[in-house]
Amino acid sequence: VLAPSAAAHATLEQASPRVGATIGTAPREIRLVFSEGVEPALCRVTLTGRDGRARALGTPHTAPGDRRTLIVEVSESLAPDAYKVAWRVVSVDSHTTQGDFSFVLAR
Ligand SMILES: [Cu+2]
Repeated sequence: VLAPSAAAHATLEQASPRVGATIGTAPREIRLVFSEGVEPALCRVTLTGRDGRARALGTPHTAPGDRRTLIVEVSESLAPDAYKVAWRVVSVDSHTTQGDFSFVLAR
């Protein structure tokens, strides 16, 4: 049974690249849309390829006027591979949630 406050935790509602997607163009940024506003300074996003190496990302920030959307620039050009995006965020109610998803960059 979930406590009522659990509904206020930030869960991932939408992502770009989409969860499980196969895409043909390397993304310049990762966008994560949560159910609640998040504190960007306390959010961590990692992007790893099959080799387990973390790709270089910018500092997470929220979209102007939209604290539910967390944006992280991808700082290196990505080669075709299967990638995992892992996120750990703190919502404005100070609760921490985390998760991960994958996408495939195809040639
Ligand atoms: Cu919460």
